[in-house]
Amino acid sequence: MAQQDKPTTSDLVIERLLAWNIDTCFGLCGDQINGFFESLRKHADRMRFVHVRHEENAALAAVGYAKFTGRPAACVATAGPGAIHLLNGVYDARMDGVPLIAISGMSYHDTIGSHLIQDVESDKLFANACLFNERVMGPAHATTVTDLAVRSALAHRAPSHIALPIDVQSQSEDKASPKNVPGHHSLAAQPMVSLPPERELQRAAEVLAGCERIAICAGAGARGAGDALEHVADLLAAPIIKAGLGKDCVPDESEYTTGGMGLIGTRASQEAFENCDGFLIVGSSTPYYEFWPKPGQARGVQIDLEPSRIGMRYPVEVGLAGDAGLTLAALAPLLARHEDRSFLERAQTATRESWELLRSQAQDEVRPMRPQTVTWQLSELLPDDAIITGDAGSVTAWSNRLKLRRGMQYSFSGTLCSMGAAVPYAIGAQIAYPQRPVVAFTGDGSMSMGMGELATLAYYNLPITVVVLHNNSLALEIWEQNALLGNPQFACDLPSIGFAQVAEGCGVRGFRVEDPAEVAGTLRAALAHDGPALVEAITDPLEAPFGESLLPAHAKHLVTAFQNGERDREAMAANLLQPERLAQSPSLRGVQDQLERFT
Ligand SMILES: Cc1ncc(C[n+]2csc(CCOP(=O)(O)OP(=O)(O)O)c2C)c(N)n1
Ligand SMILES: [Mg+2]
Repeated sequence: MAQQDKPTTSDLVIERLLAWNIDTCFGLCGDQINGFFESLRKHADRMRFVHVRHEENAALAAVGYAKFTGRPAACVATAGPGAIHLLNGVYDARMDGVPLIAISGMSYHDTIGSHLIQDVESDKLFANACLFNERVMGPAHATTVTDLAVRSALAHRAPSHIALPIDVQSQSEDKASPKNVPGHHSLAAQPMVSLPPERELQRAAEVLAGCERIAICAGAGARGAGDALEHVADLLAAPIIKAGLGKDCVPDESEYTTGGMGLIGTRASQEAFENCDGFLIVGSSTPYYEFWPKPGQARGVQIDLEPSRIGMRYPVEVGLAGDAGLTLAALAPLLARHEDRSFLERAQTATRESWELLRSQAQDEVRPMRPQTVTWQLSELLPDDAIITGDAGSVTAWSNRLKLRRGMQYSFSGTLCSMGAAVPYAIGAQIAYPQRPVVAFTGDGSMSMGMGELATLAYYNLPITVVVLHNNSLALEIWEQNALLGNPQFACDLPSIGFAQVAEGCGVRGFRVEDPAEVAGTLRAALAHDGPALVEAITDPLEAPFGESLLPAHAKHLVTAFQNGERDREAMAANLLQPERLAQSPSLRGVQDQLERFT
C-alpha cells in the first residue's frame, strides 16, 4: 500500500466512529486539529460535519442530538482555546448523563508541555468532565481508544474525550507493540438491561400498598418510560410531578401529571408533595429536592438506573436499581389498584387551577407583555411532534409551563444549567430530525451569548424557530438575588439588542412583537416560515417566574430585599400580590401584609 493510501490516525478514529453508527460531528477547525479535519473532508459523504460558530455550541449541539435521539454524536475542537470552549458543553453532557464523543487537538507529540502555541494539555483539561479520556499515541492505538471511548459513553451515559496531538492526527506509519494483538477488539455491543431483583420489587410493592396518598416524582430517567409510568400512576392513583429534565416523560395533557416542580413548578405539584404519605421517585435526582416531602413524612421507594443515587436525596425504604420503564413494568403486576382516587382527583383539580392561572395571566394586555402570553400562545401553536429546547433563566420557568402534547420532546441544560443551550440543542435536534418542527425557547441574555449560531441556522437552512423573551434583563437573577438571598438586584440589566435585526443580518427571518394581541399571529408566521426564523417578544422582567411556588423562606427573603432597597420593589410587590397568584401561594399570603407596604 502506498504511503498516502494508508489510513491515518484520524481516518481510523472516524472509520471506527462510523462503525459504531456515530455519523454526525459538530465542530470548528484550527491548526492543532486540521489533520483530523482532512480526514473529516475525506469522509464527508459518510460523516456529516456540522460547522458551528463556537466550540461550546458544538458540544451543546451534540448533547441536544443525544438527548433527543438517544444516540451519541461527536464534537471536535482545536487545542487550547477550542478545547476550552468545548468543555462547557462536555460538562453539560456529564452532568445530565448524556453520551458524547469529544475530540480535541494537542501540540506535537514531542512538544507537549514546552510552551508552544495553544499547548494546553487537553487530556488533563477533560479529566474531570469525562469518564473516558485518552491521548492517542499513533494509528496502532486509534481503534482501541475509539472503541473504549464509545463503549464508555454508551455504558455510562457520559462524555468521552479523545485527544489527538497534531502530528499524530496525520500519521499513518506505526508499529503495533507485541501486546497489541491484531484484531483483538470488536463492535459487539451489549445493551444494558437492568432490572432489580424480584424480592426488592415485592418490598417496594408492600411499601406502596401501605400508603394512601402517593406522589410520584419523575425525572430524566423516566424519559421514554411514559406509558409504564402512567400505568403505575393509575394503579396507585398517584399524581406524576415532573422534575425539570423529566418534562417530556409524560405529556402535560396527561391526566396524571401536575406539571413541573420546585421554584419553576406549579402549586398543584407542591401541594401533592406537601400532603403525600407515600413517595415514588422515578429517575430523578433533582437539585430542588427541598421541595420534596420532608424526610420522614412519606414512605419512599426510588427507581434509578444508577444504584449510587439511591437514597441520595430522600430516605427511601426501598431502592430499585434499574431501567425506569422495565422496572415500572415489573412492579405494576405487584400493585393492587388503589380504590381511593381522592388524592389524584385533588391533584387534578389543582392542576386545572394552575393551568387556569397561566391562561388568565396570558390574557393580560399589558406592555411590556407578560411572558405567560408567549408561553400560552406557543403551547397552542406548537405543531405535533415538535421538539422544544429551553434555556437557563426565568425562561426556564416559562418553557417549563409549555403544555406538551403526546409525542413532543423537550429538554434544556438541566443540572449544569448553562445559559445559551437552547439554540445549539435545537441545532442538534434539527440535524437529527430534519422533518420535525424544532423550537428554541430562550432569553435575551442567553441569545446574546450564542448569537453567532444564528448564522449556522441560516448556513444549513435549519427551519428552527427561535423564540427570544426579550426583557432587557438577566431576569432570573433579579428574582434569585431577592428571593434566595434577600438582596436587592445588582448587575442584571441588559442593554437592548435588536434581535430581529441581528437575525436578518445572519440570514434568519426576524420578527419582533410587543403587542400581546399580536403574539399568536407572529408565532404562527414564524412557525410557518420555510427556513429559520426568530421571534423577539418584548416581555416584562418583573414578572415573577416562581411566585406561586415559593417556599416560606423565599417569601421572607423577598421582604428583606425590598426593605434593603430593591429598586423595582414596587412593581415586584404588585406583581406578587396579584389576587389570582396569592390565591395559589400560601407562602406569599404569609407575607402579604409586609409586601403590601411596598406597593
Ligand atoms: C453560563 C451561565 N452564566 C450565568 C448563569 C447564571 N444565570 C442563570 S439564568 C441567568 C439569566 C438569564 O438571562 P436571560 O437569558 O435574559 O433570561 P431571563 O432570566 O431574562 O428570562 C443567569 C445570569 C448561568 N446559568 N449560566
Ligand atoms: Mg432576559
